[in-house]
Amino acid sequence: MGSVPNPNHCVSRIDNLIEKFAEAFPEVSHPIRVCRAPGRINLLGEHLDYNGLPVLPTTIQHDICIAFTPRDDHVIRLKNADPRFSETAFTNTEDIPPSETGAWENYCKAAIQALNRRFPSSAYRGMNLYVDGNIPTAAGLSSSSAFVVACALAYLAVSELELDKDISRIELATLLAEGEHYVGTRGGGMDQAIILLGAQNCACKIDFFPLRTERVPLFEDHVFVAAHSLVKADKTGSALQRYNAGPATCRLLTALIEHAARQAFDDEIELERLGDLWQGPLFLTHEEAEALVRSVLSEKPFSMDELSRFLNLSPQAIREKWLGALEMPPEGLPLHRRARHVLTEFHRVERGRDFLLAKDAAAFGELMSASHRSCASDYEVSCPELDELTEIARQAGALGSRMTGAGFGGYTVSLVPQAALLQFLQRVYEEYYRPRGMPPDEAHNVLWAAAPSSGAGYTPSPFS
Ligand code: NG1
Repeated sequence: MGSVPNPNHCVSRIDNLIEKFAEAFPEVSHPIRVCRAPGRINLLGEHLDYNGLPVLPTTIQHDICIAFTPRDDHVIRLKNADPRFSETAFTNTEDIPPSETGAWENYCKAAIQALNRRFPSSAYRGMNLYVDGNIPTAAGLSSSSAFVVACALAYLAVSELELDKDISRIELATLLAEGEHYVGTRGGGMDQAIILLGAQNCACKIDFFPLRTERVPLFEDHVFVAAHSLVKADKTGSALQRYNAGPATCRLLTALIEHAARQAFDDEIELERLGDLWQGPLFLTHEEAEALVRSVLSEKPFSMDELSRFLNLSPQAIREKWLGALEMPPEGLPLHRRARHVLTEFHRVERGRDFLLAKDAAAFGELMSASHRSCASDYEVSCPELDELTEIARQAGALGSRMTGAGFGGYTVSLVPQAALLQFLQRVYEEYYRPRGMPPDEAHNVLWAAAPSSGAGYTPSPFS
């Protein structure tokens, strides 16, 4: 059971893709080009990006490749090597109406719409796309954002716009982070940033507003092992609501803390997101931010009545402004726990970056396990299977283990000494996957060592 080969360097996969494209679009005469975008695994910093706080992800070896050609009309035709995604097409116009929730072409529409807004003189070019991806879907590994980024690269090329010249990677990542809201998720910008700016064998510390990235080399003698809980973490329907509850709750928290900051410092202070506490004009230290948060939030959950009194707004106004369809638990919203996750996770990302640089794997591992506990009990985005799998990983020799991505299922990530890798994989298989009926020769699909690949680009990549 090892990692899958790095498809980034797998020429036969690209040749194969071009062949499949030619079969799928036999009428095409334009030269066929290929772009790719990797998935990602987040090492530390969960549910921080939409608060404008830093995260620490890495790319993975799994990716989405798209073979594409321009068309002479305004139609975008999509075909997929995976039969779960049926053939589809739409017309490229100024305002592209979304298909029904969950339709795969919506991610492509999101990318095209965002680029049309950025380049309003673009000719709404059509294109043929043949998509071949191996990033596990609904698993917290960002297959959706990788698809958005790959579609954007194809569209830039057919529109005769050059990445790194007409638009920088930083600008494209920022644009697509906002652009992906088109599909209904209110995510932050972690995924698009690491997919476009990640590099081989590195994690990236990513800061937001404005987007900045710092590459941090990974441990040489330890690996990050990804393991699927086998619970689907699909972001459509009720799971979409559960994900969006995070950003909605944090917007409400921001309003409460802004109220307190106005009383404590200056009644002109405006906070757009929690991360503004550490930025100008406030520039609070961790201790000051914690004290301010404590001054507003008691350990007791907030009822709608209390929120209403505190903010001097009607429950209806609070719903309209911040909460939307978010369900109010009968005991109230545990806002102090949500805020504690954000504050402590931010601190863990900063220390995690330092421990990576200091090559202190044991300390990094501890942060990962602490992050899992915080995601589970304070942010409440774990599930019993993620808790069980991370516990098995720790017992099997991981220095730390945590859920990764949005949560509610999907993958875990564990830090394992290279020398103990085989033993670790065997034990996790025996204790988690065998009891669930998975044959040993299939385990490598769900349990593998991450091999961070280069960021998104055209193949052969001009960036490698
Ligand atoms: P995944 O794991 O891909 O669902 C989501 C968000 C991220 C981030 C994480 C939680 C999108 C596209 N991605 O990632 O921005 O908020 O959850 O840390 O919404």
